[in-house]
Amino acid sequence: MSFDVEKVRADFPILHQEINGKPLVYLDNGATTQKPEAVIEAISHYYRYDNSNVHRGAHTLSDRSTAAFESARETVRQFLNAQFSEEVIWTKGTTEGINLVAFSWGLSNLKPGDQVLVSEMEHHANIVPWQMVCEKTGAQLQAIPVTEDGDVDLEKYRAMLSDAVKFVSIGHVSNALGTVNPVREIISAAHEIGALTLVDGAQAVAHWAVDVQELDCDFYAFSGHKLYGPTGIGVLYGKRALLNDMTPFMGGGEMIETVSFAKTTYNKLPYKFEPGTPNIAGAIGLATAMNYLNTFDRDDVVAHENDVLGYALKRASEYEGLRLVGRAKHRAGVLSFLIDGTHPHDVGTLLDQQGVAVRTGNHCAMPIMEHYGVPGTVRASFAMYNSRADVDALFAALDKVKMFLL
Ligand code: 7TS
Repeated sequence: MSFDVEKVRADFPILHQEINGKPLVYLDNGATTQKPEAVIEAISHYYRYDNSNVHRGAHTLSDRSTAAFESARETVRQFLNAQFSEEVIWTKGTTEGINLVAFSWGLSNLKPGDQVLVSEMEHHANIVPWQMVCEKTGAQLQAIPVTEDGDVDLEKYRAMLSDAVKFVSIGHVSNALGTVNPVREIISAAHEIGALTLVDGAQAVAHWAVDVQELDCDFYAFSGHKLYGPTGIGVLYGKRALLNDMTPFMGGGEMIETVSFAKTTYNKLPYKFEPGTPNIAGAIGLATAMNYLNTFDRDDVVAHENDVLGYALKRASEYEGLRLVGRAKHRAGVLSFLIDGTHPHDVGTLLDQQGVAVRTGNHCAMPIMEHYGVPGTVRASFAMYNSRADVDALFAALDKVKMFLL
């Protein structure tokens, strides 16, 4: 394996600082990843030299902005192996992408008696928009049960599939448990009964190369900021024929062809779904993050991350008083746990005092926390720049937390 984690770390300026007098150990990548120098530089360069609005001005800066913005879209198309660049819709993140599909497709197509399926381990972003649209349409939202280990129960899922099911929306990787869901299988079973599918890829895209044509998902949503890119930018991929049939989610400039008080007609894809001035610097920053990732052999990144997570799981299994929440075999990026006799928030605060950044709480996934009967967990989540040394630092810091709290 030709993956040099120290070389990668050197690309991320934020990692090289002390927090509370200790070297920063950043293990909150599920919330957001840090940005490489190349991304910071691309955003700064854009504002320094090229800033202008897109698709509008009759001047050089506007041409440059538009070219960079549309070239970023093409970078995303290649990154996802989408067939057409107009299948790439800029959003502000995963949340907006899922809302776009739920409201645009759902409001026009769902009716009383229809069902939408999501799993019990979804992030609130893949529950609440569907709930809102089901309330408006009279459709029903159903949760696919999760096994004790934290896998989608495929047998129960198959049993739930009927003619009433019109849409299945599923996370690729659970942010609360780290489970990698068998989305290919889930999608093809949904298609067999004629239901459409959306994959929430927020926690997947940074870890391995996603191919939307191979998955055959109808929609795929993710956020730039969990992929070494900036906040405020994300992508919704959708199959062109479906997007063409959908009505706009929000109205305004850019998404129209002609406007009159008698009738407004809409722009073609992808602009139909992109009203208002977009996050141009964000799109450029995200494309730069993708280009950065593409400088690596993605299989090397996967192997490195599996090594670090495997090591963390081994240390966790040997650690006295540690209870893992979620024991799926196929997992990525996340170690969710409790320390007997302590509250997750106290553990988080004491870890921070030692320079270790984790997230604590319900991780915006309250239903799965309830499933396990816990109010929340401590979550260490890993990115390509984390190493076994970070895992050792986490457990050394946990030793001190235990001494203090128990
Ligand atoms: N879906 C999943 C699976 C997520 O993990 C998140 C964010 C979202 C959707 C929403 O993404 P956003 O970029 O639109 O906010 N998850 C987390 C987390 O685990 N900690 O902070 C944010």
